[in-house]
Amino acid sequence: MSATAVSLPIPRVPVRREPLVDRPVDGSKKVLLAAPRGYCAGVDRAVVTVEKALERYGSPVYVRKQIVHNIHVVRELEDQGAIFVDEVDEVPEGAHVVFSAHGVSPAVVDAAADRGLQAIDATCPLVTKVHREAKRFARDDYQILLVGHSGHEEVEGTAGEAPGNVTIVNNPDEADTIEVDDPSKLVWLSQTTLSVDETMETVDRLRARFPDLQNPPSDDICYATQNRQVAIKKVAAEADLVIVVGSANSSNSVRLVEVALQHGAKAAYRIDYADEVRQEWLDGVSTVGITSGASVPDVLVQELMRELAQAGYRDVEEVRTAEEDLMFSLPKELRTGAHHRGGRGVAA
Ligand code: 0CN
Ligand code: SF4
Repeated sequence: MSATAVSLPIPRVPVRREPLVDRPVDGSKKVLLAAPRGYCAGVDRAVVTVEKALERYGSPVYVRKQIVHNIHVVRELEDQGAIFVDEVDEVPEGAHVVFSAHGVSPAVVDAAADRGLQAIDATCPLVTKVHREAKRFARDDYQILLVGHSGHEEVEGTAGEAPGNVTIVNNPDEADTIEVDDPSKLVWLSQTTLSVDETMETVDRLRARFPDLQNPPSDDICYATQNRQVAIKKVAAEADLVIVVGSANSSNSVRLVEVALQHGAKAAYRIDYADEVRQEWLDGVSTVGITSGASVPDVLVQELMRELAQAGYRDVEEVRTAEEDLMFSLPKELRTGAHHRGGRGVAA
């Protein structure tokens, strides 16, 4: 194999060897299961894109970066024949390469074309929307304050659309110190998977300094990120402990831990797998809140619930704050005769 697999950024947390024990607590034990949780439309599309590409073109199919930020999803696709690489120069000339859900800069698209690669773009359409906004405001000579985390693949891709016009604002404190060229020609855009509340604080602090700062034409933080935060806020208010299933490099998953702690959870932890739950987390806990990030397959939540049931948390109540039915069509290369898993049709 000529390509190097991406070294997964998350070392596996040592697993607990002993089963969880059902210890008595004050009151009854129950689980509050946040809804919506788990897969969003963009993640479903990206994962199905790799699966369909493997079916259609055979193994291996190369994928630039993790298709979505979930270690379990990546391992499963590797088992099916996907090879994850860091950059397109690791892909053999002429081979198929899938771009991840988080998007790529034009420089990456060009590098793939120069190498004669057959690129399939699994960028979430809601990330592509932010790219289009960045291009449009750059064309109109705006300075773009991109609220997001430096080094995150999505931010690198969006900033790469207009490198001369974009200034990244990582957090509310940076809003107090960034420099701008012309305060009358400023717009803010954002990464899709941030905390809504922290982003609003950043924007408030930017606007205090730059009153003419324009808003994005529509929300950049996507529906899935927003909905999962609203649901976990409601759960956290009633939970002694919140467990978020999601990987350490998944921005939206990590935000769910922060949001839970800010909204009443007495403790909150992120896990990749159910066997990372520690017995001591459950000491004195009667209500456990559960959610999962947008890149997390529901099977991992089911495993967590089985594990918690062993510890006496068998009474499960779903707390739903929104319905979701959005679906995206597959990239055009894979569209003919394509259907999403579960037999659902393909939306336009
Ligand atoms: O976990 P993800 O793959 O990505 P981030 O939350 O780190 O952005 O979830 C899908 C989101 C996208 C794009
Ligand atoms: Fe798209 Fe939002 Fe899902 Fe990211 S989290 S893939 S932006 S729908």
